[in-house]
Amino acid sequence: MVSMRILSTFAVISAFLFLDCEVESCQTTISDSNRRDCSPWSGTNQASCEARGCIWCPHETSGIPWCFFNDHVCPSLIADGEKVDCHPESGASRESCNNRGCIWCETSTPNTPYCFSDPTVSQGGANCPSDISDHERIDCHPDSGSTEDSCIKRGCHWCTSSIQDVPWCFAPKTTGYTLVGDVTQTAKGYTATLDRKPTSSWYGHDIARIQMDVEFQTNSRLRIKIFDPSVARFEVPLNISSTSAALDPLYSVEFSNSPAFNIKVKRASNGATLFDTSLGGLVFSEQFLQFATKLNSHNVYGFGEHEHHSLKHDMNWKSWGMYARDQPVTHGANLYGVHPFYMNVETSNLAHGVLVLNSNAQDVTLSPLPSLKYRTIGGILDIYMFLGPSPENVVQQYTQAIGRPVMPPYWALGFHLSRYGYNDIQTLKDTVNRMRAFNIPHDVQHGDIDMMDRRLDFTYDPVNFTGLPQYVRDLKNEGTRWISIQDPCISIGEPAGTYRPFDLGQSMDVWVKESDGVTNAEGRVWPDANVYFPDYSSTSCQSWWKQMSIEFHSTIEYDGMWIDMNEPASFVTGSVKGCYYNQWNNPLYKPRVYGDVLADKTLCGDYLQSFGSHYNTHNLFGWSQSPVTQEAVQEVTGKRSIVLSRSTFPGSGSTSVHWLGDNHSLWSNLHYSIIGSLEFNLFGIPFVGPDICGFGGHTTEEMCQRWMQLGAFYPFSRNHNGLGWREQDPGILGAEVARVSRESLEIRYTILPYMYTLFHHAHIDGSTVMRPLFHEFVTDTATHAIDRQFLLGPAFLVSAVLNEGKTSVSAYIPDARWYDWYTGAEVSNSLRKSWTTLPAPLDFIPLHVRGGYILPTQQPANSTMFSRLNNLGLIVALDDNEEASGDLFWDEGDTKDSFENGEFDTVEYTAVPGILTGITSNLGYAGLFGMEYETVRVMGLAHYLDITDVRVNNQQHNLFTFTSSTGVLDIVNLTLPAHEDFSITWTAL
Ligand code: MIG
Repeated sequence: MVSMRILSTFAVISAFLFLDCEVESCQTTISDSNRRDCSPWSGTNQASCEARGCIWCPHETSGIPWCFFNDHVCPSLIADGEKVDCHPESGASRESCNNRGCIWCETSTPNTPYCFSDPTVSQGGANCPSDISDHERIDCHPDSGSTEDSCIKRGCHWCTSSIQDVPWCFAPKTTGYTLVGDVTQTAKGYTATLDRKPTSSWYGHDIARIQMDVEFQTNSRLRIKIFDPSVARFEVPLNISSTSAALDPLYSVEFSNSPAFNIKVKRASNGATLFDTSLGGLVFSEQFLQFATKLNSHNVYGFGEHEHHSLKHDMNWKSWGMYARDQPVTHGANLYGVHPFYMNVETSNLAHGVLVLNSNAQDVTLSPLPSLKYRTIGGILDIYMFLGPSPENVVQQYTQAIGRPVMPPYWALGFHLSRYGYNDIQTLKDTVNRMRAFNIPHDVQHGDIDMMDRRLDFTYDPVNFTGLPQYVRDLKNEGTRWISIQDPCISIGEPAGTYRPFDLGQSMDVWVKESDGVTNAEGRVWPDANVYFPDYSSTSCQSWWKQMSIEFHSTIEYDGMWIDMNEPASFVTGSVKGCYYNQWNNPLYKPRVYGDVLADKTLCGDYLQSFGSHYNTHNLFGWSQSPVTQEAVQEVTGKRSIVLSRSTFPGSGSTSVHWLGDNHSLWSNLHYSIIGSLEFNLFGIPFVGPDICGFGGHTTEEMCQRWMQLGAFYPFSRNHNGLGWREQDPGILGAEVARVSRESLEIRYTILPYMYTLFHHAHIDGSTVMRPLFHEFVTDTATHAIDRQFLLGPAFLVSAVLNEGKTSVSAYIPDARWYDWYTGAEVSNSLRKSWTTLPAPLDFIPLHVRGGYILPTQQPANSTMFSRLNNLGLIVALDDNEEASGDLFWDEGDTKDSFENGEFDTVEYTAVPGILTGITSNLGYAGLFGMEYETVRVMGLAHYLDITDVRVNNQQHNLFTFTSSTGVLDIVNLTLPAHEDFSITWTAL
C-alpha cells in the first residue's frame, strides 16, 4: 500500500535525510540460498531494510530476497546447540540482550538460551575503560542492535557488565558540549553558549552550537532552557515565565566545564545537590536530545502515563517510554497521556519536582546511582525545577506553573455508573432501576458509543435507544446527571447533506492534513467508514467542535462530556495509506514505546496540524481538545462541568479530568489503581480514578465488592465496564454486593463536604486530593514507599483490602492520633509509626480520621441533589494537644467560576481543649442560609471520666452522649444555623 508512493517521493526526502549516512557496498558472506527474507512486503528499499538491521543486496535472480536477515539478528544462522548464553543471569529481554550486542531468538528447543553471543562480535575488552562504574553508564546505543563495532563508531566505550539492563555500550564522560567564553549573567539568571565537543555522531545532525538559559523565575522555580539559538525548534505552547529574577531563591546554580560542560542545582538551605549533569551525555541533535542527571536520592515518583507497580520507582535500570497511545493498561507500555514530571524526596526528606516540558516521543531510564537519563526526539530541553520543600509544595508550585486543577461541580463527586455495551435502552433502564431498588447513590450515568447511531459522533441510536433524549431528561429530574461520550474522529462516509458534523467540518476545513498540507489525513476508528481527524489546534476546528457540541445538547441534554480516543487513536498505522518512509515517520532513534513504528495505532509523524507537525504535537492532541470542549459544555449548560479526557499532558488538569483507561478485572488492578490515581494527583489532575470492577475481563462478586469499597474513595468514583463482559453494576451481583456498595458510597457521600473542600484547595492552592502518606509524613521514611493505603486530603486514611480471600489488612499507622471512622475509638498509641493488622471482613473497609482535623459532613442520600438538602455535621478529631482545625467551602455546586466571582461561603473550624468554634466568612452564596448542623462528634477524649456539660452558643444542650470507653462525645439534635458563627463547649471531668 505504501510502496508506490515511496518510489515517487522518497528520492526527495532521502536526499537530505541520508546525506551523511555511509552507503556500504553490498558485502555478505551469506549465500543466496541462506538469505532469509527480512522484509517480505513491497516497498522495501535500502534505507527501510537497513533500519531493520538487515542486509540490502539486490539480486538478479527473482525470488531471492534483496533484504535479508544477517547473522546478528533473529532468526540466526547459529544452530540451537551452538548458542552460547549471553545473559546467564535472570531477567533477559530482547532489549537487554541487544544492548549487549547479543542475539535474541526465542525458541522452543529445551535448554537453549534466547539470548546468545554473536560470534562476530567480541565481548568486552580492548576499549573498556575503568573509570566509569556500571551504574554511571549512559547508554550510547539506546537503539537496538548495538555491537562493539557500532559502539566504537559512535566514539563510545564497550564493556560487558553482569548487572541486568546495564548498557554495554556507553558514553565517555566527555560526551557533550564545552563552554564558549564565560557564563554570563542576564536579567533573570545566566546564559551560556556551548559548542559540541568533537566526537562521532550517534544519530546525525548534531547542533554544533547551543544555548543554555538559566532563569531564576521564582524563589521556588528554576528554568533551564537548552535550545538552538540559530534555528527555531518546536516548543510546547505552554507559557511558564516570570517577569523578573527571584530575589531569594531556594536554590543556587553552579557550572563546570569539566569533563564536559555541566550544571549543578543545589538547595540553598542545606547545600544538597538536586540536579547534576556531570555524568556527561548531553546530546542535542535534530532528532535526538538527551541529558543525564544524578538524583539526590532513590525516592523518585512520577513520569507517566504507565501502569507502575510501585509508587516509588524501581531504580534498577528501568525505562519508561512516553508517547500517547490507545493501549489497554499494560505494565511497561506507554499509555494514553504523557507526563514528563517527577518528584524526588531528598535524603533530608525535603522534596523537589522536575518537569521536562517537551511533547515529542520520549523515554526515561532510572538507574541506581541514583540517576536518570532523559531522551526525546524533538523540540528542546526545557527543564523546570520546583523546590518545594514539602511534597505538597512541589505539587502546588507545579500546578501554579502549568495551570491549577479545574473545580469539578459537586455532582461529579457523586457516584458514576457506566458501561460500554448496554446495547439497548431497556438494559440501561434495568441497570438504573437496580440502583434505585437497592437505593445505591447514583449521581451520574454515562452514555458510551453503543448509544450512538452506528458509532457516529453527536448522534444517538434511534432504534436500540429509542426515547433516549426523554430518558436522559427523566434521569435528571430524579437527580442523576448524564455524561455523553464523543470520539474525535468524524466519519466521512455519510451521504452529503445528511451528517452535519462532517458537512460543516468540511466547509470549515477543520481536519489534520497530510504532509502536503492539503490532503486530509484519513484513518479508521469506530464508524463503518473511514474518518478524518479534527485539528483542535486550529481556530476553525475549535469553533466547529464547539458548535457541534452545543447543537448536540438540543438532542441529548448532557451535563458533561467524555472525550475518548484522543491520543489520537486510529485502527490503521499512520493512515489508510500508511506513512511515507522518512525522518519524521522513521526517526533513527525510536524511544522505548510500543509499536514497530511511531505511527502504530495513530497518525504519521509528518502530518500537519495548525500548531506544528504531528511528530512534535502528537502528545498534545487530547490537551488541545479539552479546553474547547470545556468551553462548549459550560456555554451550552450554563454551568460548571467536567470534561473527562483519556489523553492528557501537563496543563490538562486545568480544563479536564481523567480516568485511568482500559484496566482489567484483576485483583492486581486494585493496587495499581491507587498508584495511578496518586500519580495523577501529582500531575495536577486530582479528579481521577480507574474503572471500578475493571474494564476488560469478567469480575467476580468478591472482587467487585472489594473494588466498590475502595472505589467509594477515589476522587473520581465510576464503575465502568467493557463490551461483552459480565455485567458488574453494583446492583447485579447480588444483595450483598449491593448492600456493601451502598454502605461504602454512603460514607463517601457523608464526607463529600470535606472532599469538595479539598477540591477547592486543589483548584486554588494546587494541593492534591488523593494523597500518598509520605506527603503528610515525609520525615518518616517508612511512608515513602507506601502505595496500598492513601489519604484523602490530610486527614482521611483508607486502608482497603486489595487481595482475594483476605479479611484483614496490613496497615501502617503514621505518626499521629488516629480514630476509627465507624466507632470513633482511638487507634492505640502504641501502634504509632508501626505496621499493624486491621480486621477487614468482606463487608468492611478500614477507614481512619487523623487527629488534628475537623471534617464537615452531610447526611447522605442517593444523589447529591438530595444530599445537599440534608443537615450538616462535624467530625472533630483531636490531636495530642486536644486541638483540631478544618474548613468548609460551600457554593451552589455548579455555578461557573463561583470562587472567582465570590459566590461562595467558607467556614473555619477550630477546636482547643473544651471549645469548638466555627467562623464564617465571605458568605457570597445564599445556600448556606437555611442549612443546619445537626451533629458534632468529638473524638479523642478517652482520658476523661465523663463530659458533664455541653453548651452551644452558651446555652446548655442536653442531647449528647459520652462513651468513656472510646472517648467519643456525640452531640446530637443540634439546630445550629450554618451561616452563623458558633461555639460549642464541653466540660470534662
Ligand atoms: O476501544 O467507547 O477507554 O472507556 O468504553 C474502545 C468505548 C473505545 C475506550 C475507552 C473505554 C470506552 C470504549 N473506548
